[in-house]
Order: sequence, then structure tokens, then C-alpha cells
Amino acid sequence: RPALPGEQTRMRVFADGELSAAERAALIQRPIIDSGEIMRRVRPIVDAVRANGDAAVLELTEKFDRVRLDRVVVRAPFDVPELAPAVRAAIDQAYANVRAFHAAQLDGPLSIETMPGVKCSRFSRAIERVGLYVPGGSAVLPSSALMLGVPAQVAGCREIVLATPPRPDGSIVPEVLYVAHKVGATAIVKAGGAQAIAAMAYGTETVPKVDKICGPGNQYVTAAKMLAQNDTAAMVAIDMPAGPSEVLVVADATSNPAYVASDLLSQAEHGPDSQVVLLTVGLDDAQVAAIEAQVHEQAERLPRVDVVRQSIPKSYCLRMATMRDAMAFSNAYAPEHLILHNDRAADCVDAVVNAGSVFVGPYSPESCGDYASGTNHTLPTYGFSRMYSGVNTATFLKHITAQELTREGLANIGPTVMALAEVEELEAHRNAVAIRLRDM
Ligand code: HSO
Ligand code: ZN
Repeated sequence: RPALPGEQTRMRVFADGELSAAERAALIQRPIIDSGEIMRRVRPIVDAVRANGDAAVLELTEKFDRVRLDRVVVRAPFDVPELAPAVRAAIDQAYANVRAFHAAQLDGPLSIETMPGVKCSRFSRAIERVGLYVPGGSAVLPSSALMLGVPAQVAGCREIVLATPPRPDGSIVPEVLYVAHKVGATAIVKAGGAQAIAAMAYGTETVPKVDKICGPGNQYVTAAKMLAQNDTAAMVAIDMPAGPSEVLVVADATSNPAYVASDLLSQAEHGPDSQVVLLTVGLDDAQVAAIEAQVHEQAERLPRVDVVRQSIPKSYCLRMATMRDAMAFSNAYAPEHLILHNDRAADCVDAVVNAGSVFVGPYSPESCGDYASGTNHTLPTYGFSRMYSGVNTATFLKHITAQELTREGLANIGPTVMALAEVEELEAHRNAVAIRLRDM
């Protein structure tokens, strides 16, 4: 039944033991997105930018962002505004931590001899030109600029283009501009939505065409990324498909109900479609009620309570008998964020098969990963953590392999190659080895 007034910040509660297999499967499912309708709206925008370049971007920015600009691109060096010292220090600290963690991910070249004289190696090179999408809209998101820009900088990308919608006065959010400067962005595209993605995918008179586009965004942004990725004329890769942000929290009798509630709400305030799931292990009615009461109380004091009132009633609490059951459900759900709120949290990490990022123990709120601890917050949603990793340093790299055989190496491996070429009836392949072996 729909929530009654005053109940809008209450979650639905289910007991795992009472669910049918179909009911449990329905809880694992995300809301279905009608991508057909969105594609129908996005395609003309992408086509317009492809055909008319900057003029189309300016026109669409006037229409959607209600600001008439005279140019789309600002090139580095940027005019970086003064920030409040505390804000600047916070960005600097977050930058240092995110940079340290992403620099540690750089892998040096590797090389092994698979047979005597047969050397195989692998080395990495940065993707040359990358596009980073930083959403605007209801929130100011310098943290997203940081989470995309730092790994691109650490990887060594030559051209880093950052696209973000302008404010009503045509300017760029100062904190985003400061981050763009710190990560060494080479250009800022003052545009949002599908038009920004199209401009970076195809290039315009002033927007550099990029090789890969990364970053979160609404359904239009996601649709434009998917369209561009599937168009060989664009020749562009994307980071991952995206859906609404989500968290799954596992709580047991050792959890602090107020902490658990605070983590659920930090996700719920992101947007009306935020997915919030609480799994309780071995809690009695009173303990579940204590968490619910905390959610309700804390929610009513939040400035974004209106958003929370839309997302919380769609979320749920599922009561599990054992920690093993909870981890099995979590792996089936494949959450973007997994928070392990119990005193055996470190042991539970071994049981994690699918998750974007894991927050271990009561002192590891998601907020720390969202902003400053060092891990990335651009993570796979919608169950895509089953097969995708979050954005990381490798997102901005390619791995290239190489081999070098000596005369002796070719003599060692030659018969194997020739035998396989014969099986595939590819005589030129066989001959490329045979012609050399005859000279030995
Ligand atoms: N939780 C969001 C990231 C974010 N939170 C940005 C605050 N600002 C998706 O991982
Ligand atoms: Zn967040």
C-alpha cells in the first residue's frame, strides 16, 4: 500500500524465510528503464551536434541550461577563482589521497620466457584523448571531477577534456574549475547532457574529439554514451553503462542503529531513484524497529527530505537468518556500494563476489569513499558490478603485448606453430616459420 503521511520515510520490511523464489528475485531486480523512449529523444540531439557542431551545442545549451554562451570551449590555463581556504584544503587533501591510491595502481611492464628463447612482454600506454563528464543539475559535483580526472592524470592521458553544464550566468562551478586545473585538464566543454557527450564523441570546430568518454550522468547522458559507443563513425569507448546510484548495507546485532541509518540516508538523498537495501542478520523485531526509527528521525531533519521521501519508500529491509544468507543475497544483487556494518566485517570481505566498492566496519561510511579516502566513486550500478570494475587507473590505459624470439626460440616453438597452421589449413602461416627453419 502507498505510504501514509508521516510514513514516507519508512522502508518496507520483508523476512527472507517467508519469501518465494520469485519474490526474492523481484527484490534483486532493478527498476526497468524504458531506453527506447530515451533513445528517441537523444538521437536527434546527437545528430544535430554531429551535423552542426558548435552552433548546435550552443543552441541546445540555450534550450536546456537556459544560458546563451558565445563559445563552447575554454582551453587551459584556466582562470582559477579564489576558494574559501577550508574548501581548498579539503579538495587538496582529497586529491592527494585519490592520487596516491590511483598511482599505486600503475603496473610496470612484465616479461616472461614461455619457452627458451621465446620472450612475451606486456606494457601499458595511456589512451591519448579522454572525455570526462561531470554532471551539474541539482548538485555541485567537484568530487566527480576528481574521481575521473585523477586517474586520467596518473595514467598520463595527453588530452583531458572535461565537460560540465554551465551555471545560469554562463560560468563554471569554481570548485570544478579548481579540480580541472589540479588534474591538468586541457579543455573544458561548457555543456551538459547528450549534447556534451556527442561533442566529445565526434568533435566539433572547437571541442576535441576523444577516444574514451567516462563519467556518471542521467539517462540522457547514458543513452548518448551508448549511441556513440555503438557508432563506428564515432570510434569511441565508454567506461560502463550506468543506472541510479545504490547501496546495500549488512547489519547485525553489533551494529549501531544510528550509524546504519545515516549510511542508508546518505545514499537515499542522491535522488528519487536511489536504491537503498538493508539486510539485517539475526535481529529481533525491536532491533529492526530501532534502525527504522533512526531512519525516520534522521530523515526528517535533512534539507533534502523531499528526495528521501521518494527514495526510502521504494527501498527495503530484508531480514536474513544468517550472515552466509546475507552475503549470498548481496552477491546476487551485485550492489554498487556494499557496507558491512558488523564486528566480523573483515571476514565477510572474503565472501564478496560482486560489488563495486566495499566499506568494512562501523567506521567506514560510504561518504569517505565518495569524497576523500582514495578509492574511486565512479562505480558500476544496476547489477553491472557482476562484470564491470569501477573507474580506476587502468580505465585510462591500454595494455600492449609484445614478443621477441631468438633463433633458438623459433627452432623450439616452430614445430608447434606449423602443426597448428596445418590443422587450420593456413599454409602461408606454416610457411612463415618453415622458410626460416630451412635456413637454420
Ligand atoms: N555516491 C555517489 C558519489 C557521490 N556522492 C558524489 C557524493 N558526491 C555515487 O557513487
Ligand atoms: Zn554519494
